Amino acid sequence: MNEKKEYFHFIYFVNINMTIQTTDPELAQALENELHREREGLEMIPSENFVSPAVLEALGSVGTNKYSEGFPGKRYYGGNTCIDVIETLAQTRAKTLFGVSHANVQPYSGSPANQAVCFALLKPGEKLMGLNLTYGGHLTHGWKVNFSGTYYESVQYVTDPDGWLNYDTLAKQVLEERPKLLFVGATAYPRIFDWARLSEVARSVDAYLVADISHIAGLIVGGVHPSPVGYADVITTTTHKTLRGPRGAMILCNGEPSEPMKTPPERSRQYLPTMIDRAVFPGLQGGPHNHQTAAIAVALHEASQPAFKEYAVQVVQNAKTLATELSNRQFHLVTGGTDNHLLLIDLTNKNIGGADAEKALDRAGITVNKNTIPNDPRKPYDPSGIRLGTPPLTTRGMKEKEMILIAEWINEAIIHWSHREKLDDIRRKVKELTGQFPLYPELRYV
Ligand code: DSN
Repeated sequence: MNEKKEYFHFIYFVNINMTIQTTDPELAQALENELHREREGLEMIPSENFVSPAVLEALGSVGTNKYSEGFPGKRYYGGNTCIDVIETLAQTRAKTLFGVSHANVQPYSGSPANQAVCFALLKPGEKLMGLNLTYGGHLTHGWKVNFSGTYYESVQYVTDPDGWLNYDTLAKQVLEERPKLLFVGATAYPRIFDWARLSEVARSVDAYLVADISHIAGLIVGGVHPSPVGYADVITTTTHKTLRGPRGAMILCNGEPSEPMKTPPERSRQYLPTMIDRAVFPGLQGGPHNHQTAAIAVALHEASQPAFKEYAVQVVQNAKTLATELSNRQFHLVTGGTDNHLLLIDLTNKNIGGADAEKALDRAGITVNKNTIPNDPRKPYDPSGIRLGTPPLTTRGMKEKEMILIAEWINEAIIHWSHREKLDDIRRKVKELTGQFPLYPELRYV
């Protein structure tokens, strides 16, 4: 296997029967176009990744045909012996990989997972705290128009103006506000979380600490970000970001083995597994998406291989290289750099807003997203920053050498953002580079 392909560690062949092409050519063409877009461009949205063909295969599997409300061994439908094996495999792999006693692998995605945690731990109107969305938090951590800011009393905390989380300020605010639940996790925070300190902060008011590790789950598994296990009461994560699985989510915790068919004797840390399971089903969801569960199981197996650790290390090295190269070109990085997979760039010295930067880079074949920066004077739909990350490019096998090239193309695209020919010229170079890092070369829809 050549060096560029080593991060995949799987066989590229995908057995597609070309059925969609025959039955629905219009849809087949749209899928083919998306395949080419992913193949020929530089995908730099830090919450995205490329799954393995094995994960794709599981997603397109017969698991999607089956109803299986309930949990392994306790279903409301017959015919679930095989699905029980699939879900148990996913649960066992999740527990082993993260070192917890309980894993619920049924949440349809990250927002439903966080909703289930709130439903399990809080009564309507009780207080939660989360990092403000415009400072890198998430909608489900208490944003005012989200369920989490509507059904609960939400207090938001922010980072310092330089983008760093200030643990002393947070500790003080938590003592004043006395929330019942403290969400920690982010979508645009380029630094490491100090879980031990955060646990102290939450414990000071006996709040549940909920670590939403969606962005960093793969880095934790790969050993390049500390794990919240042993500090957080509950951990939520999506499975499709650095973990490189299908879209989906998991909720992890410790406690007495779950008895999902019974109301727990009390709502306390001891009974978290049952409280979480019951919140997911029958509290919020119906039948689990078994094809998705199968794909999660495959991804967790892949993440347990030694090559995944190398992948995680390279993700961070690539992000650090990109940070150095962009800083050398007078890009201002929020917090001054990165310790993880993402960079948040403040464009205020570049005479361009985040929306125009996103558009210009898109034309140049580089996909990023506009993003607010701490204390952003502009609006979220046209903020002052862009957010970019290295997980998908690292999956393709790109390393420091490619990051240096890409930093220069980003620089040129931002300088020449209104010059279409210049952007098209960069796009040609991008296509040439990505051609050297094949993505699903056997796959086609038309
Ligand atoms: N939409 C995700 C992200 O891009 O970070 C968070 O849910």
